[in-house]
Amino acid sequence: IEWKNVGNYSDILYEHDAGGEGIAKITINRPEKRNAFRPETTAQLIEAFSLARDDESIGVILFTGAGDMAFCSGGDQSVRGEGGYVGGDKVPRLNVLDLQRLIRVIPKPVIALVAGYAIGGGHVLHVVCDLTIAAENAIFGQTGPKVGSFDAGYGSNLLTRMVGDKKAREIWYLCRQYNAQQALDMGLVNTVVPLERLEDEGVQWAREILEKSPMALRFLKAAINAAADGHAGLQQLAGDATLLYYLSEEAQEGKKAFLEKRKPNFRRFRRYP
Ligand code: 2NE
Repeated sequence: IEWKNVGNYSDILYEHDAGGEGIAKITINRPEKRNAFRPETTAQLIEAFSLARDDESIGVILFTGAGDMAFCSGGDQSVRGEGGYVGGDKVPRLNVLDLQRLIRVIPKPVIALVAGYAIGGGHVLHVVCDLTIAAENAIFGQTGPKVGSFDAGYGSNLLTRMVGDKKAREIWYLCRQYNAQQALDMGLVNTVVPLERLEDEGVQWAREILEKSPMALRFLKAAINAAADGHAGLQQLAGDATLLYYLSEEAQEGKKAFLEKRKPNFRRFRRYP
C-alpha cells in the first residue's frame, strides 16, 4: 500500500492511503527516543486524530511508531518538569490524557500497530485503541512506579477490564516486560504477526472493517466503551442516538414545524413496540 503525506509535523507523520480506500495512518516519529512523546508530540497527535475524525473519507485509523524498535516509550523523561511534561511554551502538561480520550471518542476504529516497545504512557496509548496488532518483537509493560509516575485512569482501569484484576496489579506493581505471545495470552492484543507483516496485517484488518456499516461500527464502539467510560461513555452513546434521530424524518418534522411557525405533526410516525 502507498501512503501520501497529508500534514507537515515535526514529531509525527500523518498519512492517507494513496488509493483513497479510507485508511489514515498516524505515526509517532521520534525513533531516536523510542518514540517517547513530549507536549509537542501529543498536541500534533491530537490535531491529526481530530482531522482524521472529521474527514468523512476516512473510516479506519492506524496508529503506530516509526521504526521497528518502539511503538512508544511514554512521556519523554528529559522534558518532565515538576508538574508534567514541559514543551516550548514552558507550560507543564499531561495532555496525553486528552489524546487518550480523543482516541476513545473518535467514532471510527483505531488500530494500534505495535513493533518493539509499548511501555509506560506508550503502553496506555495502545490500551485505549480499539484493536492492537503486535509484531513478534513487541514488548509491553508499565514503568510508572519505577520512574515516579502512574496512570490511574485508562492505564489502570481499562487495562484491568482487558487482562483481569490480578494481572493488572502484577503489570503495575512489578513493572515487568511481556512479550507479544504473553500479551496475546492475557487478552492485551488481538493478534501477533511477523514484524515484516505488521503494516500489511493492519491494512487487511482496516479493509475488512471498511466493508462494514459505519453507523453500526460507530454504535458498537460507543456501546463497548460506555460501561468503562461512565457518564462520559453514556454521553457519547446518547450523542450517537441523537445523530441517528436527527437523520430521521420524525426529527426533521420538529425542526421544520418550528421554522414554518406551525404545530408539528408527529401523528404520522410509528410507535414501535
Ligand atoms: C523503552 C526502553 C525499554 C527501550 O530500551 P532500549 O535499551 O532499547 O533503549 P534505550 O537505550 O533505553 O533508549 C534509547 C534512547 O531513547 C531514549 C533513551 O534515553 C536513549 O537515549 P540516548 O541515551 O541514546 O540518548 N528514551 C527511551 N525512552 C525514553 C523516554 N520515555 N523518555 C526520554 N528518552 C527516552 C527504555 O528506553 C525505557 O525504559 N524507557 C523509559 C520508559 C518509561 O519509563 N517511560 C515513562 C513512563 S511514565 C509515562 O509515560 C506517563 C505516565 O505514567 C503518566 C502520564 C503520562 C506519561
